[in-house]
Parts: sequence; C-alpha cells; structure tokens
Amino acid sequence: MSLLTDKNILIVGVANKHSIASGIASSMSKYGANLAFTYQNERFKRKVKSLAKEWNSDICLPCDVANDEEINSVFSELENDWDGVDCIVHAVGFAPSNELNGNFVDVTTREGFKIAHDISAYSFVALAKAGKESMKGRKGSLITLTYLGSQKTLPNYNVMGLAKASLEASVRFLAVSLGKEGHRVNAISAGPIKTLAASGVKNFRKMLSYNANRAPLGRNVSIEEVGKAATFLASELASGVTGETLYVDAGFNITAMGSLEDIN
Ligand code: NAD
Ligand code: 0WE
Repeated sequence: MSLLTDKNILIVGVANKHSIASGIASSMSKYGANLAFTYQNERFKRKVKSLAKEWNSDICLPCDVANDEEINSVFSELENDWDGVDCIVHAVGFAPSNELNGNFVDVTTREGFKIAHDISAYSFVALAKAGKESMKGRKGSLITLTYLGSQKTLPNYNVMGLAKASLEASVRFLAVSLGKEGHRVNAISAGPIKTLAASGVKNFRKMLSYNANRAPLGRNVSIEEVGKAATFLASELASGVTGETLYVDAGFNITAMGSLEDIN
C-alpha cells in the first residue's frame, strides 16, 4: 500500500521526457498510481505512448485542449478502463511565440491574448467541467501548473502572465465550486525549468542562472521535485489543502533582495 495506490490519475501535458508532466508521472507512478495520458496531436503520439509504457500505462488518448469534443471523449474513453477518475493533472500552457518576445504593449494582440487564455487558463476549467461526472463521489484532486509571472513582471513573459493570473483565479473559483463534492483544486508554481516550452524562449539560460543565484536554495528546481509536490497534492496527505498555489521554486518568490553577499 503506497501513497497513491488505487488512484486513477489523468495526466495532460506530456510532450517528452523533459516535460514537467513527466516528472509528475514518474513520481505518481512510483507511489502506486494508475496513470492515463493525453497527447496534443499526432506529432506527440509515439513519444507519449512509449513514455506511458515506462510508467506501466497503456492508456494514451488524443486531446487538443482547444477542442471540447476531444476533451469530452477523453472521459468517455476512460470509462472503458476505469470506474472513475481521482485526479486530473493539467500541465499545458501556450501563447503564440510573437507574444513572448518584446515590449508587452507593442507585441500583445487580441488574437494572441485569446489563444493564451484559452489554451493556458480556460482549458483547466474545461477539464474540470468534463471530468466532474467521472470524479463523482471520489474526493478527487485537480492540479495545474503555474508560474510567478502571474504575480510579478519579468521580461517577455507578457500575455502568459495574464493567462497564469487567470489560471490561478480559476483554481480558487474551482475550489469553491467543487468543494461541496469533496474535490480539491490546487496549483503548483514551479521555478524555471528547461523544457520544450522553454526551449523556444530567448535567453532562457540566462534566466536560469539569474534564478539560481537569487533563490534561497542557490539553485533551480527539477521536474522530479515538482513531481513530488504534485504527488503530495494528489494524496491524502493534502486532504486539508485546496484553492492554494504551492511554490516549488527553491524559494525564489519570497525574496525582494538577495543575500548580504549581493549588497556588500
Ligand atoms: P512542455 O512543452 O513539456 O509541456 C507543455 C505541454 O503543453 C506540451 O505537452 C504540449 O503538447 C501541451 N500543449 C500545448 N498546447 C496544447 C493544446 N492546444 N492542447 C493540448 N496540449 C497542449 O513544457 P512544460 O514546461 O513542462 O509546461 C507544462 C506547464 O508547466 C505549463 O503550464 C507551463 O506554463 C508550466 N510551467 C513551466 C515552467 C518552466 O519553466 N518550464 C515553469 C512554471 C510553470
Ligand atoms: O509557462 C512557461 C512557458 C510558456 C510558453 C512558452 C512558449 C514558447 C514557445 C508558452 N507558449 C509558448 N509558445 C511558443 O511558441 N514558462 C513558465 C517557461 C517560461 O516561458 C517564458 C519565460 C519562462 C520562465 C517566456 C518568456 C520569459 C520567461
């Protein structure tokens, strides 16, 4: 009997082994969970299927989160394998690349704003809505991934910061909305990690060293560390935690100025 034994967990957002969702899957699998995965489109199908196998799962379903029909069919397909769903992990974020390079007011467009909010924030509400019936009576856990750019500015994060603010507010409203069913809803705010989504970002390596130098722990975090926090939030250990944003960022978010060495 392990922390997540007999828990049926849907993971949305694996692209490759570097994905934060993969760190979460590894940890949840280690603690005994039954896992199912979605992939964004045909481009990711083979990769996700072979990763799923490593975590003892053969449930891989297509799901572009822009598409309500695909979201709904994920839960109807899951009924073939599972008697219900205990946890949904949402690790999806996207804005068109031109939105994430340059002065905020100059590069932000109505269309880019719409896409960023649809894919990065509404999709979490959409998964909660579609999954509600499958989670009925199971005191489930919903988990999403966010970033400090929702609370504080930084260069180039731009409209993604707005979308993450909306996502974090969605966590609170969903926590109230689903609380009477016994479901908990939380976000993990991860520090910067070199993933596929980060690989297109200008100067990401410089951002990683900036963060490591200023974080209380003096380093960055790994997908394994985010995975352990997600395992906690999915488990009975977090039974009193809902509507929360848990920072897994080596403490970066709590500082306004660094250590004495920086000012001496
Ligand atoms: P990643 O590229 O590995 O994962 C992003 C996933 O989003 C991919 O699997 C991609 O297929 C999926 N996706 C994008 N558009 C989609 C769509 N329309 N339908 C379905 N899936 C779609 O990168 P990651 O860094 O692991 O990102 C996961 C989450 O973590 C995101 O929400 C991201 O904002 C968040 N996050 C990342 C960092 C970081 O520094 N990497 C830090 C904090 C939070
Ligand atoms: O949330 C994220 C990733 C967000 C993201 C990244 C991309 C790059 C490729 C969303 N959409 C896209 N679209 C693309 O076409 N992070 C927290 C990682 C991240 O992304 C940044 C960061 C950090 C940190 C973008 C600019 C500045 C900092």
